[in-house]
Amino acid sequence: MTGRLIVISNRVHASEGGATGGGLATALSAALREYSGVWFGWSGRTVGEFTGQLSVQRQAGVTVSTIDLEAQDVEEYYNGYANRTLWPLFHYRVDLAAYERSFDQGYARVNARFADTVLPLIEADDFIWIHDYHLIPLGRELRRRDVRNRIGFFLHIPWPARRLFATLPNHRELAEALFEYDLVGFQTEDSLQAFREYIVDEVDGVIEAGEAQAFGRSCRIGAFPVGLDAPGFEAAARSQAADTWTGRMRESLNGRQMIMGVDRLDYSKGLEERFLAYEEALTTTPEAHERVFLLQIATPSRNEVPAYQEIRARLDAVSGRINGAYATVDWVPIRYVNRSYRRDELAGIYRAADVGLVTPLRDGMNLVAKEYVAAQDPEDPGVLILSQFAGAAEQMREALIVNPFSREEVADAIRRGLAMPLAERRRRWEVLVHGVRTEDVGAWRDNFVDALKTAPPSDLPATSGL
Ligand code: GDG
Repeated sequence: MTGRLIVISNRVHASEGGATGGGLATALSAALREYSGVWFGWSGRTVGEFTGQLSVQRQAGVTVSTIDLEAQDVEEYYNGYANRTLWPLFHYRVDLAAYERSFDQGYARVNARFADTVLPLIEADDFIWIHDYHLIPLGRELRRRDVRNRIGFFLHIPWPARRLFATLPNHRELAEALFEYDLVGFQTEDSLQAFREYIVDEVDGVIEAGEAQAFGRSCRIGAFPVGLDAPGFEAAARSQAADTWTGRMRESLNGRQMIMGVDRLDYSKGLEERFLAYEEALTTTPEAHERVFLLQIATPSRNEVPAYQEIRARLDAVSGRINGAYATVDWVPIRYVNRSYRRDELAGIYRAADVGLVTPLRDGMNLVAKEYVAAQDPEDPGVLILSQFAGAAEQMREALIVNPFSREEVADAIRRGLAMPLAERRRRWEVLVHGVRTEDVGAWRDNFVDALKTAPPSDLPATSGL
């Protein structure tokens, strides 16, 4: 393509093998490798006073350009508006959403700072691709600075139901900011539908053939489900390190079956509900005692936000209680691990698991579900249990789809998964892995960038006379 791709996201983590900063980083670092362009964002460092000083490096084959932020920025923009207001609200936890004016101010200030500092990097024929809920107003800030390039926005988390979004003070202003983009992408048809309903029913907009018109402007909208770097992940699953870990896990199984979960330690991932559903399976299936265990890897995340400290304490308590109630001298029903593993190690552990248990209460996509499938042994694949509220459920219909709020349903699926005959496991896995390979991260990037290139410019006034 002509013109470079400039990717902008809150954090920049180009990495190939090590522990990661979560799903967005994993996806973007794979998408940008071997692609001409720049990845711009916050370094993760805090400084006494904002300088706008850019630091440019090559990381894992990607040119990255980062800035440092002030402590107040991090508190109000990142820990505040992004992670205490938008994240809970967009994950249906309106009870946890905090609305504080200082957060709004910090969010606006940091978006303006991003715009000021990225501006000198932008050349006339570049395409700009902005990511996620931290940076919704960035397109508007760039337009105010006279940037005429094509600018796209992709939301990695769900778009909430209309009335939920309307609980956000200034929700119209935030939605209006999306109309500064030429293209706005969502993970799923479900999110796209929720956005349509908001635009049509709440702000009297019009949606026609992939184009939204409201606030006197128009922009293209679409669903672009994010995928894995499938060849990279499959190669990691076949590596020496993965093999060592598969072997190590199998040895420690001692003939037992393993159920596995991997998540950032986040209340949206449904970990407490998952532990309780597993307990339900133990209570109602005494013959499974000592013959199965749950390995839950939960990497601590957003430690400075109180709701994350609370969920961590609850999970310690619930896993401790279940282990106390059921453990025997040589069996612990839950192995609960709060550290992170390298990607190849993780792939090896996934491969040793009979069941992948992915039960978020709400999730934009969920890449763990796809990684679990990609890591399986084709001759003897495990079973994926997947929440109906993960975006991935729209694509992964051959998983055992469950309601994560129902302990009985999840417990039934666990029993069914552990007992599933090889022929059925293979049949389901073949369909799933085909999807993971074809709808991969490269397809996601290409579909989005192609749509961005062909989108009509957003600065045309809406045609319906709104
Ligand atoms: C957001 C959206 C959307 C976890 N522990 C370790 C580790 N991880 C990696 C996983 C996976 C990633 O983190 C988690 O990705 P998810 O997609 O499951 O979830 P979020 O972090 O919430 O990501 C989500 C995503 O953005 C992309 O659009 O799918 O819905 O919420 O890749 O493997 N990686 C390593 N060690 C760990 O211990 N190496």
